[in-house]
Order: sequence, then structure tokens, then C-alpha cells
Amino acid sequence: MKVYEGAHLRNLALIGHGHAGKTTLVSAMLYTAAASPRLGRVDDGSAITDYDEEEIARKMSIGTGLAFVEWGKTDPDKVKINLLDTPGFNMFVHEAKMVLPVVDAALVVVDGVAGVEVVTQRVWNYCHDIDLPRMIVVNRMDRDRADANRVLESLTNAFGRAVTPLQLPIGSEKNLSGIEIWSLRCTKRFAKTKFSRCSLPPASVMSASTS
Ligand SMILES: Nc1nc2c(ncn2[C@@H]2O[C@H](COP(=O)(O)OP(=O)(O)OP(=O)(O)O)[C@@H](O)[C@H]2O)c(=O)[nH]1
Ligand SMILES: [Mg+2]
Repeated sequence: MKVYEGAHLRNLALIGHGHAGKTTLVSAMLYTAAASPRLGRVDDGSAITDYDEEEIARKMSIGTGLAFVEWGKTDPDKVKINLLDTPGFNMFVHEAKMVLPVVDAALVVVDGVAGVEVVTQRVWNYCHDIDLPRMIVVNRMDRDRADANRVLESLTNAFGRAVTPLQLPIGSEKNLSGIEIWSLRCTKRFAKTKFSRCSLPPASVMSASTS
């Protein structure tokens, strides 16, 4: 079994309100990093970190699921990222609280329609209490009534102006076509897995960064 030195290890917890899409995001990360040959789905019981019978039957995480990806081109630069997929339902959110002290950072997953919800605030407070670095992913931007500007407003209202958008969606709802990476280098998503460069998104999308 491959041994990783501490410098090549990262531990990342995915936290957030129930149904925000944490388990689905982990499946997508594993697929994108070629750690899994197929894109696992919560809805058909194939999500990699929801493997317990009860989790599959209820289509929700009950305990923290662990998976990892290797990221980086060549061996000296390669890091192993341990992904800890925590449950978001109130009854099980103590699982998130337990893992936060042992991870390097948290990825707070937020629903692109609902914005900040009760458990989002709760897990944010857990991170705040232990001064844990965190990044936010606004997920489910393809759903009806998804709105990046509204979610950003809900995030800044809840967590302050320090919340800064680094990447913006291109379009929303059924017109969501990709994300713009905040360096004048733009990627657009075609199908589910292929990326290519495109021009900058229209001003209406860019306004999410300044509102
Ligand atoms: N339309 C849409 N649906 C999504 C997206 N991501 C996840 N879902 C769906 O949302 C539902 C909940 O997704 P999960 O990945 O189980 O959410 P979770 O945050 O892990 O939920 P808990 O484990 O209960 O906290 C599932 O039906 C997913 O298929 C997305 O980007 N777009
Ligand atoms: Mg889950």
C-alpha cells in the first residue's frame, strides 16, 4: 500500500444542510479524478460514500463516508485528498462536528435555491469555534429558481462580507452551462465531463461578484 508523507496529505470535510449535494459532489470529484470509473448517484444507490443499506434505502447520509482522490500530475506534486462526506440532517449532524477538529479544511456545500439553511449556519459555527479554514460551494445551480446573486446575498448576510466569490456560474437553471474560473481563464462544461475554454460570461453573470 502506498505511503503518503504528511506534506502530501490533505483532509477535507464536506459539510452543509441535508440534501445540499455533498455526497453527489464527492462522487463527481472521484469520477473527475479517475478514482472511480463511473459517476455514482445517490438516487440509484450507487453513490460511493453512501454505501450503508440504510443510507441507500433512505437516500441520505447517516454516518461520515470516507473516500480519497490523488490530485497532481507527477508523483512529487501529487497529493492524496481524503474526502469526509458528512451527513447534513439535523439528527446526524453531530458526525460533522466530530470530524472537523481533525481535518485541514471544510467545504461548505450550499443549495443554489435555498441558500443558507439552519444546518449551514450550524456547521459554519462549528468551524468558526475551532478557526477552521472553509470554502463554500453553491451547488444544484441547474434547479428551477437557482440564483447565484440571491445565494451570495444570503451568504454575506449570514457570514459577513468576507465571503468572496472566486468562481461564477455561467447561466442558471436549465441554461447552466459551466463555471467561470476567476482568472480570465474561462471553462465551460459540455456534457458532464468535458471542459473547454470559452469567452467570458455576460455582464449579468459577472454582477454576482460585485453585488
Ligand atoms: N438538480 C440537481 N440535483 C442535485 C445536484 N446535486 C445533488 N442533487 C440531488 O440532490 C439530492 C441530494 O443529494 P445528496 O448528494 O444526497 O445530498 P447530501 O448533501 O449528501 O444530503 P445528506 O447526506 O442527506 O446531507 C439527490 O437527489 C441528488 O441527486 C445538482 O447539482 N443538481
Ligand atoms: Mg450525503
